[in-house]
Amino acid sequence: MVDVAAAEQRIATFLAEAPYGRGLMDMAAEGARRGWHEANGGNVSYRLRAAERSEVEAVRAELDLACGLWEDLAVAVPELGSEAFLVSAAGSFMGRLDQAPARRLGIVELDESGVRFRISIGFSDGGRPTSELAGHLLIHSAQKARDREGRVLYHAHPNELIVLSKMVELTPRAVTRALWKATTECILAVPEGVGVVPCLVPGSLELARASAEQMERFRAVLWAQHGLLCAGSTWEDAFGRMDSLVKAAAVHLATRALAGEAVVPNVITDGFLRAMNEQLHLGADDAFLRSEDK
Ligand code: 2HA
Ligand code: ZN
Repeated sequence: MVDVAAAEQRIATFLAEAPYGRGLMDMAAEGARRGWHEANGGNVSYRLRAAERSEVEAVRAELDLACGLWEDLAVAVPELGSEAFLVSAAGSFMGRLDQAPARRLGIVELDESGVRFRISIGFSDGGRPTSELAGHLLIHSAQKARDREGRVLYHAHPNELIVLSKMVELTPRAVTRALWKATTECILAVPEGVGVVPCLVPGSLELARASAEQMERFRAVLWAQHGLLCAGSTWEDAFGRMDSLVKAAAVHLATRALAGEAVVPNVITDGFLRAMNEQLHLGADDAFLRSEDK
């Protein structure tokens, strides 16, 4: 029989040493340093590979730990039946996950039909998974349908994207073109473009459903007045996409502020974007590469 403190320490070490746990903590801390996670703003989740699920089972067996009780999910996600997810605990600050990983993180597993979940490991000391769990699962379901290797969801509150959402027409086309035309790198980060959801209540299933719909097509979704959601195959992939879009939004806003009513003398043209798309085989949506009057 392992005592509670020793078990918590073992789980903390396990989560901190697993590449996906380490990656999550490093990324969330870096996002917090950049000012993307005020208070408990933002959240993260990761869909484990089968081999990673077996490692969790092994630690539970070693510690003789039982799973939590099955609980109903607020949504049914049959495509995610029997999958497991690393998520933060409710109320966790993104910048401090690595200070108490066994309490501030945990892994939940779903039943075969994707209608119930239970705590597998972590959330020590009575913690609970984030209240956004059901929303993240809906969005994971859409991400998995588009890309079976899509495992990461990263949500943050970068100022530049919140301001952009106040200044640009809230359609994928308008937002995508504003960002693509800000820097040459942006179209490389999101060749499929950027999705958009309107201003909706944070944490609501309505916001999750709207995001899941956009996630069927896009790996980055702007939440109006709120922030950005990025998907990825790895933490680097999702964080890099967020970073590239923050930079593009900052450049767009700075250019607009400096230009005022004047015409910007040097711009990235539609023709240049089309040339990038062709030469680098980006597969960008042609509808986003032309201005409406052409
Ligand atoms: O979890 O960012 O959108 C805190 C949030 C909700
Ligand atoms: Zn948020």
